[in-house]
Amino acid sequence: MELPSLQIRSVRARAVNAPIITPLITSRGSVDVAPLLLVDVETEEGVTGHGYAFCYMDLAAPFLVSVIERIDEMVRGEAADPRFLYKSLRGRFTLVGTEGSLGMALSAFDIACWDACAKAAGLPLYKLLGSNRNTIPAYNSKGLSLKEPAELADEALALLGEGFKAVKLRLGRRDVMADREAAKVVREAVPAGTVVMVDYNQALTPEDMIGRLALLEKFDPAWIEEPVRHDDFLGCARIKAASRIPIQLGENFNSPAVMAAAIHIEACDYAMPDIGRIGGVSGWLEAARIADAADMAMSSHLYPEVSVHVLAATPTCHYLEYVDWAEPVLQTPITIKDGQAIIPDTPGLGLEWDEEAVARYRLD
Ligand code: SMN
Ligand code: MG
Repeated sequence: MELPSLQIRSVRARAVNAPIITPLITSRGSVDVAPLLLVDVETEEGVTGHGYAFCYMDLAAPFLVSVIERIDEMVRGEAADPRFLYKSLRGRFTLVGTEGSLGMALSAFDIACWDACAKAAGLPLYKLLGSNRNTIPAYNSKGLSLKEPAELADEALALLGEGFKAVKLRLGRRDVMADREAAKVVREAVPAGTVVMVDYNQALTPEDMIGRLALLEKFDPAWIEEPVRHDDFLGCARIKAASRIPIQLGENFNSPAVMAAAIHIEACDYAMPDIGRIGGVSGWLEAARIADAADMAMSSHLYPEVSVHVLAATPTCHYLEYVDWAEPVLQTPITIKDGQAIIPDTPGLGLEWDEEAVARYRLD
């Protein structure tokens, strides 16, 4: 792939705490505000690329800003070629490790470099990556938290009412019967044919999950996500062997190599890397090749504005996870119609900051 030649003038980062309208309550904690790292890569050619990372907790944001400041010192004056910078920067942080927050800063920088390249080429990123799709199937992941099962029926219908045909339900209560009730309430509330995914957020042991499979099958979930500790691939493989429902993993894959290991161990049926953990667009493209070779359906985790472009270039593209967490600081939100996310046709990612909102929600 030909990339336009650009030279990096500076890399800047800011942190914001974007408000979330519907807090997400999972078995492993709640998200009621979105701490985001916003990255700008300025080039000598006058093009500026944007990327972001979801920091999970605001305490991580200042650290990510400081990583970007160090990256700025390392790459000023270099060619903004993300394919080269992805490998070389990961190499320079090998001793401390690129898992977790540090890797998220590297990913946000990589995303911003790809945005700059696509803008300079005058193409939306998905076209630069060789895709000619216009839409990606999407599910609404904004709610259906761990709350009173009775509250979930109206919420499921409201989430579908935003233009979706699929929603994700959080499970993982200690009380199996309350979990069963939540799955039943949602399945009975939604129209026939609605796709319902379930996410345990690492709540169970493999034995617990295997014991719950028969109850869950009745409600026909499209996948079971992260049933156990995210790195217990052997435990997941035992669940997968016992389950008729596909097992979904990926939001905690810290590199394409980790994803390849999960597939090798047969820990999952589906993969859903998070573009902020897997290594930005560059890491995603490597993961997409691995999924393709394994003939494994691949979905995204968070970052819908960026993921919609890379999923278009993913041969085994499955589902886009939709949340609106970055929307408060964006000029243009992503559009959903008839269960599909529309890929924006503006050059780059279509990720422009609403500077007034950025100033209002600024953390640093
Ligand atoms: C999730 C995402 C982000 C923070 C907490 C939980 C969840 C998902 O696992 O897949 O949406
Ligand atoms: Mg999840």
